[in-house]
Amino acid sequence: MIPQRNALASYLTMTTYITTPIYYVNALPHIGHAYTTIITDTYSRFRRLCGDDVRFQTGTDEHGEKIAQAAEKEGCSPREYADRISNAFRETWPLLDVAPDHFIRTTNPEHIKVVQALLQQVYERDDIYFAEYSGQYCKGCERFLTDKELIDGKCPDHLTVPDEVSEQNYFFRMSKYQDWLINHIKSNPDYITPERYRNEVLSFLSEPLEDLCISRPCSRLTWGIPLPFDENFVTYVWFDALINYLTGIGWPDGENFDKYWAVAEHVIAKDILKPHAIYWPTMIQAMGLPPYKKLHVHGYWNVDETKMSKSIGNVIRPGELVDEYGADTVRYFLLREMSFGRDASFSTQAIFDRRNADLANDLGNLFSRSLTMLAKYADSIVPELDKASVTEDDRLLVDALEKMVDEYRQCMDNFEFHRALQAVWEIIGMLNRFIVTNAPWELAKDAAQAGRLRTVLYFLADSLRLLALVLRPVMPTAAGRMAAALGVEEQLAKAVLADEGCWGKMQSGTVLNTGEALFPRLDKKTAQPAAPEKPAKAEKKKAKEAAAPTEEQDGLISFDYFGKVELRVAEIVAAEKIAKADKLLKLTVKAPEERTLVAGIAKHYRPEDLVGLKVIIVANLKPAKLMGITSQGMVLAAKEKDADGNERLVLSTVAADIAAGSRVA
Ligand code: ME8
Repeated sequence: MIPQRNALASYLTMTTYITTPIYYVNALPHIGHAYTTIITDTYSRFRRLCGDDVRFQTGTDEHGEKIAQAAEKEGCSPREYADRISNAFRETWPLLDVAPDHFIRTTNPEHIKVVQALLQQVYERDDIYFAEYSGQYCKGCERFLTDKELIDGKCPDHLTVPDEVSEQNYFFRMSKYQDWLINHIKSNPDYITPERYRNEVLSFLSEPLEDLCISRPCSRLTWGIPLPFDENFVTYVWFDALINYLTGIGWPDGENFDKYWAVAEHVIAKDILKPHAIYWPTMIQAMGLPPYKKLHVHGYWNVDETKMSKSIGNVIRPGELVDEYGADTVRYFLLREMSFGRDASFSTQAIFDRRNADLANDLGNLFSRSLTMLAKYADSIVPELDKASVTEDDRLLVDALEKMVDEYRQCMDNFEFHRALQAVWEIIGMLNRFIVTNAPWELAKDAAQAGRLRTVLYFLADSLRLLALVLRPVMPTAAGRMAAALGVEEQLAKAVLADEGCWGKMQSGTVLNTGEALFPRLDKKTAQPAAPEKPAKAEKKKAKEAAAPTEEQDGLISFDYFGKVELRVAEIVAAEKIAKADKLLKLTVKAPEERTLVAGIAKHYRPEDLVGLKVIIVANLKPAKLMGITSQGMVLAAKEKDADGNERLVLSTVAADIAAGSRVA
């Protein structure tokens, strides 16, 4: 019999407090904000699946010059403006199936009280002092930049020349905590991850740290929290904003504060590394609190290899993507496409391809084929496994399933979401092949194979249960629909990965429901890719040149460029000659959907020899008409000429049997 194990028995449950940045209310949410918030939501759902007590917080950052200026431009008060944009963020998250436990706003009276109390505390400890300062002030960053940070005299993020500002202000003695911080980062290798950002911070800290200006005179800015010890100044927006992570759990003595502070993990992108990795830990230290546990730093989303920006007009709005593809596809795409820590590029082609290839073909087909066969051959009741008919290959599949759960767990824990999903999709591929190899439709024809048929069907039902379980943090709605169709909605809703994340937990006798297609295939003609705002042409070109690797250089193409060509395995199901075209054959192929191709191979192949052959096609070639027939792709073949100049052509095939439609990469 198949050895069963509790693969995750040693896995500890914990308490988790995880936060996103609080977003500025000077712009509407875009896919960058959506990415950070979706991964934080996915992680919090994953930790809940592991049995943790989880608190997930997001919110909006509403004070400061940027907001005051944006409100003035709109002709309304900063408060009205902040209310409007903060609401837009709050309303976006449910569209993406993001469910925070707390949404914080820095204009909340409780937050203002906490900021003032902490400022007073740090001031009384003599870690805040008053001084005159002259420096290079970047309005975009809302902070003074050091000479070292400037590139050609400009802020590297905003590409503007900072203003020379000289004024009296309050300063936080950040420099006093420099040695402590270096030591803390060095002795806690996981404090800042991935490692490249930890190294970046340590490199920055290898130079003397300056004190931090934490006030703005009211003569220049009034939209901020007044300093408790000097009413002529308001608090610098970063000193105010970072404290949200404490306010949201009830500092100083709320029950949640005791429970969650010691396990705080922050998720940010690389743009705000310095405030989170340097200002914040030193501020916490000056406040006499233990440091946060971890900082997870991800890269930036570009769009079509170009920096995303309002002025270029290529900003992608999550709401539009959800309208087009649905929340599950958007979540899956963002998690699968970006390798955490590195930059990634969004394109409508890429999300379209992932939807059709990974979700409609791989997962969707597996799910619908399995349910259809369970309905046809077992009356939609999970059959009893026939022990005598379990094969060595079945045992290997069980091993692979349990290994996948281990890998998934480890990768999710390490914020390697793309790798976790890769592991799951390898299993999906394996299960699709399991169906082809075992051909339940053939087993059903032979009464002597009734036991084997039950075993194969049980394997499919149980594997789908496992997939619904591990996909729940990533695609809550689709996974819920899978669980409902499998009749295990209640079983999975309360499930903990350590108990349910292994093979064989599907009860025989479970009644299955029929469900609609999980991910209907999108048709290129009807799919309306979320249209980015119209780019200003020249600016787009400039930004593209700056951000994108050139597609072709010295005859070499980039990996991304190659990735645009969709190669697939196609099974030839019919082939015929075309009248008056002695070089052409009309092929009908499955890849996995049926399509027609016109191929110039008639001189080399007879139609009857081609049926059943699996070839490789370019699946995303623009359709072309040949002899009145529309060819939807191209078959790949190798060509050579013999010594007499005669051409020989050999179709490219695959080395072993593999499902029609499989992607070639
Ligand atoms: O910085 N790719 O707010 P913000 C990936 N209020 N992520 C992106 C992105 C992109 N192209 N653009 C933005 C602030 N983000 C402060 C934070 S926290 C105490 C205060 C995401 O509205 C990413 O998470 O500019 C980034 O760190 C954050 O939005 C910046 O949001």
